[in-house]
Amino acid sequence: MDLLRFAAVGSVDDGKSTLIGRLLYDTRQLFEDQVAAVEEASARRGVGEVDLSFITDGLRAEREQGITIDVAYRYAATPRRKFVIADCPGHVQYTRNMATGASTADLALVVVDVVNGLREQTRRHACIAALLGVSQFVVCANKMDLVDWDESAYRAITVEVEALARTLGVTSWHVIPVSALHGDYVVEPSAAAPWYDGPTVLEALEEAPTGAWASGHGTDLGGGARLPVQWVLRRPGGGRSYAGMVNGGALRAGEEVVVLPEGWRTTVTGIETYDGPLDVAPVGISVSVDLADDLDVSRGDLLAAAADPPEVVKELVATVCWFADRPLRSGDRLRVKHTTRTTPARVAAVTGRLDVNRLEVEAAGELANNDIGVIELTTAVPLAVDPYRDDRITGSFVLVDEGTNATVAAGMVGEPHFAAGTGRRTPVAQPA
Ligand SMILES: Nc1nc2c(ncn2[C@@H]2O[C@H](COP(=O)(O)OP(=O)(O)OP(=O)(O)O)[C@@H](O)[C@H]2O)c(=O)[nH]1
Ligand SMILES: [Mg+2]
Repeated sequence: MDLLRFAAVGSVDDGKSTLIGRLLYDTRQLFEDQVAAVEEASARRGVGEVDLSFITDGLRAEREQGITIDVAYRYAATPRRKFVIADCPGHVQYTRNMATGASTADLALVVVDVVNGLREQTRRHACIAALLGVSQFVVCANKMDLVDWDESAYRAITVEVEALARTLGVTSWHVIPVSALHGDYVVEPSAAAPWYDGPTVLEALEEAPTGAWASGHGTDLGGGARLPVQWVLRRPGGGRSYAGMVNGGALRAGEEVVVLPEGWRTTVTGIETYDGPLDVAPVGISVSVDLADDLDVSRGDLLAAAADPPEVVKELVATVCWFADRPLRSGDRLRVKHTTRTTPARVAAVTGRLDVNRLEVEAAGELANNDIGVIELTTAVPLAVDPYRDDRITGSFVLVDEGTNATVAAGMVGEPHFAAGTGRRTPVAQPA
């Protein structure tokens, strides 16, 4: 059965957790003891009805403050398909967690409170999701009960969403009027909006295409293989094998590969998997590979199809979402984690900042917490990268603070490129 990964995003208190709770409750994904625990917690906190946000807000601090802090992952299955759901926090302070939740999503479930409309944080989340390659939105105009199901409030959201989605290059965006609190149009259709004849939230989620390149692993990009080396295995009797997960395109026994960043060329002589040897290893599976030559390949190196290799660079332009209290400035020293490699790096320049309301990059010399910006990075060790719009794995990295070890930025190789990711690396023609 197919699988859709989606992330609920949007501004604080607009109703993401309640909506996910409603979705799970009305599709009967919960055990009786879970329902009982939520009813009890609701009674203790003195909220009138059962507070469905408690289903995903598992942390005590979350329930007490009524906000989501960490990303909560939930699983659901209907007769049509399986879902992996990331309930993201809306609060600005936890935007970093939202980016983590969205980074593996095929679709963003954007929740908007109709009373407030699209707030700056909603726009920021939409931008981050689109930058991360999410190209489908299902938008919930939530809390329709608070505006007496006024059609014009729904239309106003639709107009704002359409403008945003077009600029972001999002390919599909349904806007659905809902009340997460009461359940209208989430799983069950309703008579509350006779003027609405589109799908419920569940129907939209069941109909959305899956397996978008967005999930990264498991997507054949139609180009050459990439194998970030995770482990070097010593074979009994001498020789070494290299283990990792195939990405980008299938890896073939007998194929010529290049070891990057070193640039050594060699041939794959064997591919071993948990289930036995393979001639062709498809994308998304873990393999160990034998090479024809005895080379000093180590963890962090990348094996790539010699016919279609990534670029090897020490200087790169990147789009970053900055998540530290202190600003990011030129000259800052950080560590870059890219696939299985970590290297010290220096910010050669901060060149621009994305205005999330106007969706334009303006000149800027530093980035504040939660800013999305464009930087030039110089790394100590060369990295083998693809542009993010072509490859979600070799095109992404995180920046880590050298002192505290905290992840301070999510990075994408290249200029800001909203969801226009093709999901296909153009195969380089074989030399004749
Ligand atoms: N009237 C009404 N209230 C709602 C609806 N959906 C959610 N709420 C209320 O809005 C408040 C916030 O809901 P949450 O689900 O916690 O919001 P959230 O988007 O998950 O918030 P964060 O995770 O902190 O970003 C709660 O008090 C909900 O009961 C709705 O459809 N109608
Ligand atoms: Mg929440």
